[in-house]
Amino acid sequence: MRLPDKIVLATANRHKAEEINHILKTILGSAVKTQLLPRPDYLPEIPETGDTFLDNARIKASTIAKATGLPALADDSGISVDALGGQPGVRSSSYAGEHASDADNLQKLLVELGDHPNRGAKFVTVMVLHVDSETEFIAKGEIKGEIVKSPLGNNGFGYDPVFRPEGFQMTFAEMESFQKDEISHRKLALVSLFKQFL
Ligand code: ITT
Repeated sequence: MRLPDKIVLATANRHKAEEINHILKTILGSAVKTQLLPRPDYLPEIPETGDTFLDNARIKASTIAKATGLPALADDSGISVDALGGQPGVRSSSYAGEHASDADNLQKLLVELGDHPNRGAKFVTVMVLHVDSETEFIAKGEIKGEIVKSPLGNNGFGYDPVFRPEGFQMTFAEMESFQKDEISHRKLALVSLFKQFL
């Protein structure tokens, strides 16, 4: 199948949208000519009732595709911490409560993990491109790393200040955005998704 000419982004998270746009332009740019449109502001929030990243990405992609009449790309993502049995995982955005801020979520993660010696964690993104009711494309990206003891860095968003990817001396929030975008779970998922068309 040919890549659709236009795809609407299903994410209401502006940080994710910026990263997706940047990765597509700089890393996949010469191969992927599709125009990415932002999620229309008038669309209501979509309840994320699924039990997995895939379920939630499917809910978001199909809802936005139906509402706009265009193929839609959703990103469901989060951080899974080994010593917390994979939590917060699919509940990363509401870890400290339904309308918790990034700072609240990150603080709760540090409190729950405390001084635990096992700091292992991974960021996960599952992307779903919903083309029509019979056609969807799925991709996953994961990056392993560790949770540092206190937040470091001011870039990025969400849990970036507490996540140091394997093989690096900096957290995601200490990296320039282009450095994160070269290695992130989001980049890996996007490359794997668009490879299906190349
Ligand atoms: P949409 O559903 O509208 O896309 P959202 O922010 O609600 O936006 P999710 O439901 O996928 O997105 O929740 C993702 C959570 O994981 C949220 O708390 C983010 O802050 C966090 N997260 C995801 N990717 C991240 C990244 O690259 N760096 C830091 N935190 C991230």
